[in-house]
Amino acid sequence: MMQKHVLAFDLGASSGRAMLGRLEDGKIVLEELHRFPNDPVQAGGRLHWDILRLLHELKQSLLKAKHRGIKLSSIAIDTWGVDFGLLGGPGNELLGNPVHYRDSQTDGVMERLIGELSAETIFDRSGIQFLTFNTLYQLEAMKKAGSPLLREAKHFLMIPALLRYFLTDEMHNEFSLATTTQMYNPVTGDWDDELLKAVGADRSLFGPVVQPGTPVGRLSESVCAELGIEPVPVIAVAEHDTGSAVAAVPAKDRSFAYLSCGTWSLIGTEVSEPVMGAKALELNFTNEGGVYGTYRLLKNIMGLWILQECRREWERAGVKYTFPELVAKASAAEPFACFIDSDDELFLPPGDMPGRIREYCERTGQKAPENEGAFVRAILESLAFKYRYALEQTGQLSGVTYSGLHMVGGGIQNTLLCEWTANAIGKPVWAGPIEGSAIGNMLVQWITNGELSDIWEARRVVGDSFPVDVYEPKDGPQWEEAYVRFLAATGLTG
Ligand code: LFR
Repeated sequence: MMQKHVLAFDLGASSGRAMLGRLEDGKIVLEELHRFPNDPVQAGGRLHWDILRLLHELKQSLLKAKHRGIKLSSIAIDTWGVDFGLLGGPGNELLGNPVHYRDSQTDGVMERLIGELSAETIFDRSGIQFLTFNTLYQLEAMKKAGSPLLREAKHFLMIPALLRYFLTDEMHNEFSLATTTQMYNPVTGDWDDELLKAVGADRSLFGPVVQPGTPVGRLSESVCAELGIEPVPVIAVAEHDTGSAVAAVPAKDRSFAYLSCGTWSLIGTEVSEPVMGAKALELNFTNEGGVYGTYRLLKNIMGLWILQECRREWERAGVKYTFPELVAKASAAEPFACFIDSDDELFLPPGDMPGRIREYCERTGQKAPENEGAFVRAILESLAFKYRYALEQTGQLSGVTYSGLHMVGGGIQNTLLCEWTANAIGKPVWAGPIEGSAIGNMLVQWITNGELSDIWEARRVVGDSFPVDVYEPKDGPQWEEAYVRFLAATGLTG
């Protein structure tokens, strides 16, 4: 008999994937069933999600499973935070293509709203870090632009909830993603009326919020008829990709530090209560919803995005490098030649990253890199130092001294970054698994289906199933000395 599988749709910035997973002899067996592009589309002056193409790819994945005779016990979707679609009209149609968070509509909006409401009010009511693209500011931007969509809308759904709606006809927003909007109040456990009012969003749009691990319907009759398949249960997991990645950290200790490393770097720890208060606000930490009653106390670091964009720029100029080629060039370049603060707002939008790094170096009185290896070295060393900076702040907020750092996600394939992170933090890095988000997505499906008992058993199974590479710190004195120079060059305080 064919074994039962779960299917995890993980929609990331570099691609979307449909991953099949099954449990066999206490281990997870993973297989990539389908991979597809997830490129944003610039149209009418806005950067959009290509949402219907993604729905098509989700259906293609279901067809592939059918053609292979695979029996699915459930499916679930995760993607990045903050983005959403609006539905309205007589048939609850999608109103416009969802806008991508890297679009410029939110430029200057956060500062203005903070001016009106105060940072303290927004943070006290949400516990969420200030990122210019949070949903709160996207809605405010639409309001200020006089968008008719907000007036017409009857329902607001985060992207996985929107895709689920297309597949099941049911509407439920999920907790981990709801928190990323900066409009969900973790103290009251509900959408925050004052924040919604401030951006002119009617409360009735949002509906109740379900926890990760909630069954949220089955594939609709029309989808099943279209694809010629049986109805499969659909589960709301931690639909925020970072929430799923943290669920998959193979930690044994209940207090652990993690770095989910991909286009973004998310560094922090898991806590049972949100850490609010002045210090968290000052350090601009966030309390995003996690699995099974937890919160993710973490900080966003701009991450490998800067490297990805450099690579794209060099490709536009006619030279196509692979990441391993770039890493080899970095390894041969001069160490600690210049530093950037990867979270400078210069680096957020897509574009000419080498040019922006040059601009950053000029602004901070440093000699700019002159070749690809030097650029990549500056990016990776600076990232490793920013990780140290944020890890120390995590410890200040949680009161815990961590014995090392778990790294998960596609970024750990960059072994130089793992090595340098261990050197920068002066502690071991435990790297694995690579497929953090897809695995975390599956774990919650298995717990919901009763195949795993709880998150700690699930994390043990992850540890038993995938290699975890250990990087011990080296060259301590050089990295210590360079860290001081990093802080001075970037203007960060130690
Ligand atoms: C990572 C991530 C981060 C979120 C950013 C934008 O993929 O989900 O957690 O802050 O994307 O939504």
